[in-house]
Amino acid sequence: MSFLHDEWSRAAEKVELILAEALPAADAYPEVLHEAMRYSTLGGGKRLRALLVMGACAAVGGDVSRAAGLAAAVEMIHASSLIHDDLPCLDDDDLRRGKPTNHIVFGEAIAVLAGDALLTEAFAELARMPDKYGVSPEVTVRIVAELAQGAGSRGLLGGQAVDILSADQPCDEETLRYIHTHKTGALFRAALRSGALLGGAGAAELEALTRYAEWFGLAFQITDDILDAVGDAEQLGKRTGRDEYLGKQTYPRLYGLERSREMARECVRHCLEALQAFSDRAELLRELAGFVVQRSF
Ligand code: GRG
Repeated sequence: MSFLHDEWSRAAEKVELILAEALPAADAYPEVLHEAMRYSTLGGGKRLRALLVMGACAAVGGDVSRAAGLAAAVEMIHASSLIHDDLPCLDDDDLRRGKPTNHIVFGEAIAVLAGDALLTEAFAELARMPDKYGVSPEVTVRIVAELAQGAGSRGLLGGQAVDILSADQPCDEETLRYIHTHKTGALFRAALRSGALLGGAGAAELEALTRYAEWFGLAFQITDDILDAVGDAEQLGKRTGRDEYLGKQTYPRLYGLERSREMARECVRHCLEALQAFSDRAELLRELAGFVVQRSF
């Protein structure tokens, strides 16, 4: 995790270990399903959502080591959505994180099932938080509700549905905003809010981190659109030019590249404003806000 300080690189590596342990073993029957789940979850990705969980927990003075299971669960939900996103009936991509997509390796049927199984396993990992990490049952239930809403039809799944329905339609600002705040923003929001809840956030802190999350999600997605249009496929580990090919609604399509870049930087300023009342315990969140628009991968 070369874009981060050592402390946080180590935290991201710890998430990898927790994921490796939490996921069913590759040799457990039915092996192919478990291999497919592990293939798309382990050994890749920026782990941004896990870092946001830990960053929010740290920002409110919580014990970050107790957030490891939550961080792993959020990454499982994310991996589940990536597998489904790449399917032939959705974006039909053959490359992700620098390697062939799940359905290319395991076939379409197993990829669908691996995505479903990862989503389910994420909630099993959340249910283990009281025993494994001493998170109270009350906080666990609130976190389950946050993530279920973030992933469901009023969150990521809803955003994806509108994304598909609006392909090849004339661009319109309201629809674009809906797609981005839901398809991508909802899981960032749920990650930050649940990390904050686990860390014991008060109402004002939760509200400030929710604002940060919303601006962060937008900054991320505008940058993602820009990278799809002009980024380097090798560095990104996936094909570029897909949005244009699929007729997707994007910021560069609606506003042009320069204005989109400016908008992403404005989002980062809003992120930093939302953190104004926080001490240097929010340093990871400040760093991530800067990274998200400067990244090339
Ligand atoms: C099964 C929960 C579930 C959802 C299925 C397909 C679908 C519904 C939703 C698609 C959501 C999606 C993939 C949105 C795009 C978000 C995006 C740009 C992901 C890439 O995130 P990065 O750059 O990826 O953080 P890494 O590889 O670094 O983890």
